[in-house]
Amino acid sequence: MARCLTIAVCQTGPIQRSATRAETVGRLVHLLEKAAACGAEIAVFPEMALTTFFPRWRIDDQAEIDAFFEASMPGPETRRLYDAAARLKVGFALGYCELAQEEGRTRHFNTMDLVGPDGAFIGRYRKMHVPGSAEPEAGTTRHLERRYFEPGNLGFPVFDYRGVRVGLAICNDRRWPETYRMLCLNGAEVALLGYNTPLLLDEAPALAHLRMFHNHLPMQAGAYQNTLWIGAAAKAGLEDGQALIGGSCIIAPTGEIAALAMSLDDEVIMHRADLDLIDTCRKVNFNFALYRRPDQYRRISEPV
Ligand code: CDT
Repeated sequence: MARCLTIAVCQTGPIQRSATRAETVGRLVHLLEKAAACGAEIAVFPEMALTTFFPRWRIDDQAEIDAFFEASMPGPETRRLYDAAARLKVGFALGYCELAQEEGRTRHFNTMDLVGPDGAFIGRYRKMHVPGSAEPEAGTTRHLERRYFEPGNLGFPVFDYRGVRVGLAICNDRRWPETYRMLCLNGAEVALLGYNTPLLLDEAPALAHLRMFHNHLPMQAGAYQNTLWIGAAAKAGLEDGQALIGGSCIIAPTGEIAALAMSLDDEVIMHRADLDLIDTCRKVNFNFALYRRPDQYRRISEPV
């Protein structure tokens, strides 16, 4: 019998700053219920799925910044989503802003957690490729993630989810080939990722027509070259005055888009992913043990 995993990608529309956590978590629970009703076995939500994408603003007040972060997961306001996972028997990957107490200090990460179909925590990933800058730069779309987040320090972990090897990635990570290769080498069969991607960038108006192409291109190549299934969830639409692209998708290890969102709003897309396709694709081109030449790739891991 074929090994399969039914993946649901839960795209959200914009989450305005004025929305309460309770309202937002209610939307996520509703999406998870829709996914479960259609037979989903795992779901993925966007990056920063509990709040607006606040790095579009320069904020100085630490308390105001920390209001976008979660000090515990689940916390009082997110517990409902974990309870829904257990009730529906559908686990999920959720992007959020993490306030961690580590090494005797408070640390800020752009994080995604994987939660099991029993509602229990499975594992955590912290965004590795943190884009943008710490200060606004003239002529550049304001994207201040490097002001608010440390880069991830947990590597590229892969977790067991009901016997399937699942890895996580967050937004800008999807543009970097190393993300997929690390997940692949760590044994991933499925990569779940979430993103918040501006529709327009002030620094490159000539590339505006390529925003969606450049969304899907690296994910399709990453899936194909690393024989992965990918589920990618956008936060889409006009959020606090900034347009975010949609294009949430499920991508096969062949590089084909198996499912694609049709809106810029809350929407569930699903696909029953045939995990045996991974082996088929490996047989065609990617017998890693036989053909890879890691001894010749050393520069890739040398310091910048
Ligand atoms: N959230 C995130 O990582 N967004 C980036 C945009 C960076 S623009 C400086 C992305 O790659 O979509």
